[in-house]
Amino acid sequence: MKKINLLGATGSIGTQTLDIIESNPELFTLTAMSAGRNMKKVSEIIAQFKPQLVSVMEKADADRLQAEFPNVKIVHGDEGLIEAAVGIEADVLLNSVIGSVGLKPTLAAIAAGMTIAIANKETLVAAGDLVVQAAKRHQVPLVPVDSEHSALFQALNGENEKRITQLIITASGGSFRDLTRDQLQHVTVEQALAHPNWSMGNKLTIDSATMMNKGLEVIEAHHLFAMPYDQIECLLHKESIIHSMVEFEDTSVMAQLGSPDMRVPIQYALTYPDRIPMANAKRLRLDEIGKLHFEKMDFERFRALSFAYDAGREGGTLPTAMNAANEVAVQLFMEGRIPFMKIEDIIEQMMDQHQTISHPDLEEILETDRVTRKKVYGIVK
Ligand code: MN3
Repeated sequence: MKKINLLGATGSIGTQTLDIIESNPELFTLTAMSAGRNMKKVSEIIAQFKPQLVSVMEKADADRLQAEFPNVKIVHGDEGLIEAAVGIEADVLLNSVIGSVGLKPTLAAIAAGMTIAIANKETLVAAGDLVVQAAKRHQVPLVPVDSEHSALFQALNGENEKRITQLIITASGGSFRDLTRDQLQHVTVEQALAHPNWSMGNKLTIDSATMMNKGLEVIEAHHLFAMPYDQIECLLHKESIIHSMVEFEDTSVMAQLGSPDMRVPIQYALTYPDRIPMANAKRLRLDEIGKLHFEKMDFERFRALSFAYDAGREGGTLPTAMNAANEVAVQLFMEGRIPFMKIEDIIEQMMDQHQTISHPDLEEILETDRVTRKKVYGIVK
């Protein structure tokens, strides 16, 4: 029986993780969890899965929950998030919070020797070197949950990593893939949130529309697979059937395919290196799909992707600043306070202004994150 502490339990990945736990009660149990503000859903999850510890964002919500569930330990805030990660002994931390707020709990779980199933890409972007070094030091596996990285991880199974020539990350293109930059000027939040292939949380869907999501994933891949940026390619593939590929020195390419269903990579992260049947899954029928399409990635059209390569190549605190700028800009766009195209401008401006620290410690990373967020709010006022 694998004990799972789940951060971000009411989000898209969190909900699908709970599906997998529910379908396999003899294999998995939920020991602790965190959530934000969706208290109705939190109550339902506690009643059904009976975790021992629950963390929520606000103290008032925590007090109400404690009255409702006197036998569950209820905590809140940033400290509560860390408790949800490590306060109850477990085998796996599945971290699916959105944003760099996931960094501290991840580091705490690594120090506690837990396997990390990582869906929280911003943590690897903001502090990839620190997280990977800590995982090595504590001999803790970092297992990817993101579909592209799970595909790469699966394609690398049993391979000699020295023989890799390229990681090829596929991109669906997001909700605006067929629009020109001119047409992007007046797009709305509702249009941005309508992703053609994947049903995901709002932040991730906006990141897909700007292509920053793919940029974050390039940096994530760099850290997870110790691969130089020159050997990480992105390929536009609108059907999202090939989830990513690895090319080797003999020109062989290994790909992982499947219907777009996030439960597959989530479950694989929990059962690795084994596999188990997937409840209610749609099997891949290539004869029904017929054709798959591929296009070269246009860096002029998707500027955010080139920002991410630039930030990744420079390293240090620049990816931290880029990520913080993006997180706030996406929030401001969703609140209707800036137009879509302003997201890129804000990221570019914050990267230009940032003085990179080459080998930052945790405090310097957290400070970069704080200062950049503050600056973005400053320019929008
Ligand atoms: Mn992805």
